[in-house]
Amino acid sequence: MRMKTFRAANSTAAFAKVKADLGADAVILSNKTVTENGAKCCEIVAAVDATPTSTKPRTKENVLEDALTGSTGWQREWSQIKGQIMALMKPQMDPEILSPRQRLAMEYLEREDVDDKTLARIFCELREDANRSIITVLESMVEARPFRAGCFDNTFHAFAGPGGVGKTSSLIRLALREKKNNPKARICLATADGGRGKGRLVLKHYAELSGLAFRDLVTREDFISLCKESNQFDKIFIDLPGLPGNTSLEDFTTLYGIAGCKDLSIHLVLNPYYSKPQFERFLAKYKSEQLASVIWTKLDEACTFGSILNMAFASGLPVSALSYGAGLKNSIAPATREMVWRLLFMRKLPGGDIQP
Ligand SMILES: Nc1nc2c(ncn2[C@@H]2O[C@H](COP(=O)(O)OP(=O)(O)O)[C@@H](O)[C@H]2O)c(=O)[nH]1
Ligand SMILES: [Mg+2]
Repeated sequence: MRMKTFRAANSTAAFAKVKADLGADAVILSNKTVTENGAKCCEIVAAVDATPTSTKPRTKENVLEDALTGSTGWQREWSQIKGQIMALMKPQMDPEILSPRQRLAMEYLEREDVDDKTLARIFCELREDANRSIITVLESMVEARPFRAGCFDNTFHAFAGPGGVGKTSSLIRLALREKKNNPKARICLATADGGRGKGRLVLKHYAELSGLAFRDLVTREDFISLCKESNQFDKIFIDLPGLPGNTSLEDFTTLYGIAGCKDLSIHLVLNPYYSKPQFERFLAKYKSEQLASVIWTKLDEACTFGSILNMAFASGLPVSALSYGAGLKNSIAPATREMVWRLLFMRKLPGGDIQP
């Protein structure tokens, strides 16, 4: 057994070092907050079986062969199978079966980047009844659950998603909104994104400016302390870091002890203009029992909104908020179904602007 100690600004960064150095099979022996040069940081002791898993030399030919034989695992195989199922289904999706109005709606959605899987489901519903409106089908596929009091009553709300997607901005905007609507609300902003610097400072700044509490989450010890004082707060908003390549949300929540917290919802923040394989990757990477909604940001930079429908269908998650501008004022709205329909069918942003 090979044992090694890793230090980094927070658990995520330390865990990424563990994986990069010892591989995915590494076992974490301890994970604690330590002080280095006066600053809090995370120290992980990890171990791995000394026997190497593969003896194959990493020559150019071997790398190419691995790639071509699909050694990236079952995900690739499954996506190939799905592709084949769709290829078999497509000729069965005869548009002539639909009423002209339904056909027009299907063609429209295809142009708006609604994917084949979602279109196939809509088609199957429509062909049962020529009078069925597409909106009633979509209503069964997309739920809106506005991010406001009464809809998400739990205390902890964590914001996850790729780096730069708009997690910190959405968190601040929603926290300030909550404070404005309910000035007596006791709100805490916490960051597990300490290593990145800027996001943490922005969060701290807004917390101080608006009279909100602020906490740093460097390791699970900090999360445990926050849980202990959580009855002092009505809402705790947690800013999560963009997770490094091979770290999943479940790795992260387990590492921080967040996974067992029943009073916590995770909101996945996404932009509508990622590519299809990228969305599939996010679905696998951010899979979690605690995922409660999707927040769509940078709508003002998108020109189609089909991915909102694709994601709702693939994940079963409701849409909770829509962000449509870089500024902190008047740029986020708790989502309603009408807003989603207006985006999808009129490219109209919640603020009223229409996208070209
Ligand atoms: N145009 C536009 N920019 C946004 C939106 N939301 C966030 N941003 C910008 O995107 C950048 C990254 O946002 P940030 O919240 O730091 O992302 P994070 O890395 O996920 O926390 C910042 O410059 C934000 O101002 C939005 O809805 N529209
Ligand atoms: Mg951030």
